[in-house]
Amino acid sequence: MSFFDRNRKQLESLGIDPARLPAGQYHTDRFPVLHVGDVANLTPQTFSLRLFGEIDNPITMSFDDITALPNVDVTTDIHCVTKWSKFDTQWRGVRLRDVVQLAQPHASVQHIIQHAVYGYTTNLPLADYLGNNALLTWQFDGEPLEAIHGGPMRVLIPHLYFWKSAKWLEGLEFSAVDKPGFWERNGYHNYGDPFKEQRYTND
Ligand SMILES: Nc1nc2c(c(=O)[nH]1)N[C@H]1C(S)=C(S)[C@@H](COP(=O)(O)O)O[C@H]1N2
Ligand SMILES: [Mo]
Repeated sequence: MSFFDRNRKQLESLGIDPARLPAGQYHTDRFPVLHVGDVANLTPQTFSLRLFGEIDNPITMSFDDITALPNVDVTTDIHCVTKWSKFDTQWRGVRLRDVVQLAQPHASVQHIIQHAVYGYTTNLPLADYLGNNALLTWQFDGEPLEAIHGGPMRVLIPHLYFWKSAKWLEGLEFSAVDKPGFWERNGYHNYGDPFKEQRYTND
């Protein structure tokens, strides 16, 4: 039996529904760290988020501006394209849809591009930012989000592979046209639904 089959069997024996594990993934209790380049050196004081593009309210938000929005706690599974999934991760944040509403997007907007430090970008349709679990988050497991995981503030869009959740977010760009991001230009799928195994461009 392969590692992946054993891992799936183990879930069943723990009483966890193996259907929560997308094809080609294994579950882990660890929290691996993955990014290109260095860990950003940001604090709540130096963090800022610029809302720009096709919007009526182009503003730059401070850490405190963001955390003052209605806070929500989300417990969710996450899935990395490098094949690990982690169940029941706990986050506190604000809903991205509240930030979208603040930005007042023009009717033309169909995509939002996340911009993070060192030029990391990732793109998604507007609709993917509007769900209950799509967050800007600063707290994981009851603790301030560690720098290695994108602290002080990162995106969490857990229904897609985790590369779609930028760490060390600096800007949200609202756009009528799609703008493939860092990994999307380098062979990864433009959307990245783990339950459809959309790993690479033509999956
Ligand atoms: N700014 C930035 N965000 C990023 C990345 C990155 O390289 N830079 N990597 C992505 C990838 S590929 C994954 S799997 C997750 C990993 O998050 P973690 O290190 O907290 O597990 O962050 C995503 N966000
Ligand atoms: Mo990843």
